Amino acid sequence: MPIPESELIVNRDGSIYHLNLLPDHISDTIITVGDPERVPLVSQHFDSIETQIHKREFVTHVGYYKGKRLTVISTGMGTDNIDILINELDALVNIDFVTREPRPLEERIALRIVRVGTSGALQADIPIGSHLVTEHAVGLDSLMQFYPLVETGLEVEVATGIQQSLDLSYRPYCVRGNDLLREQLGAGMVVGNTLTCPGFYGPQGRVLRLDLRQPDLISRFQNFRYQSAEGEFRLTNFEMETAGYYALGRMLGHEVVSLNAIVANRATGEFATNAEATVNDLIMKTLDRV
Ligand code: R1P
Ligand code: URA
Repeated sequence: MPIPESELIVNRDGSIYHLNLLPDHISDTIITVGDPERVPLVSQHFDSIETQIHKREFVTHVGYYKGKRLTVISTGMGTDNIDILINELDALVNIDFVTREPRPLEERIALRIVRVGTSGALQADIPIGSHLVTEHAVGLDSLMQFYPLVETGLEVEVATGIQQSLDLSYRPYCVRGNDLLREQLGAGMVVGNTLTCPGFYGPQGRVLRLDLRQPDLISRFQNFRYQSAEGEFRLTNFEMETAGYYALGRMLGHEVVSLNAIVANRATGEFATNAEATVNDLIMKTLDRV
């Protein structure tokens, strides 16, 4: 059955609805960033840029870095945008836009997607300026209320423990990322477990003029522990997208890794004086490893 026009929405020029990209535009390796202004910070290092397209917060540059074809796309903030990003990237490579049918299994393409984003550390021993690669991502957002994500026993136990310790009315989701990609892209980085929050203020325990429902939210994040045969699990950092990437990547068969530039530390109360340098260093590491 062809996918209806209201579900796979193709613009008049043949591009996908939000990303505005044609199937030929993208490469198999994609670097993603939250901030649209970070896209040229990546593509300025390309030998050449063949395509520049933007729509809404999705700015895309495609080009070559040391002879390798790369795409860099901005996503804006939040897992609701990651739902759009990953579904539309997958459609570009794994759905035939003419027949509107998914490609047969043997023709499916696995994209390699690397998130290069900023993040706040939860533990005092993870300094500002460090780079952290996400092993497990835990989603406090609602995206996985709508998909049949399959989690391992350990992932369910960790997520249930976090639900209990935060006194939440719903169970978060937990996804371990791709081990090979983590080792390749994250070599030498802090390996951590990233909490994906559905907001920057209340959901990350920040108080400006609004009180929190749980005034001790940050210490609940910091003090959560889960003991398993693999060792002790703790939450190391938070941001707003990684769990959405890991869950959708698992379900659609794409390789995904999240690299975090630590710009805040919520145990010490500090914010980076030179966040740009930490992000630029992470961009260079990513380009040279990808
Ligand atoms: C919040 O300031 C934003 O920064 C982090 C969070 O995930 C959120 O998107 O990532 P980026 O720097 O990639 O946007
Ligand atoms: N991004 C976040 O989402 N939180 C932080 O504390 C820093 C960057």
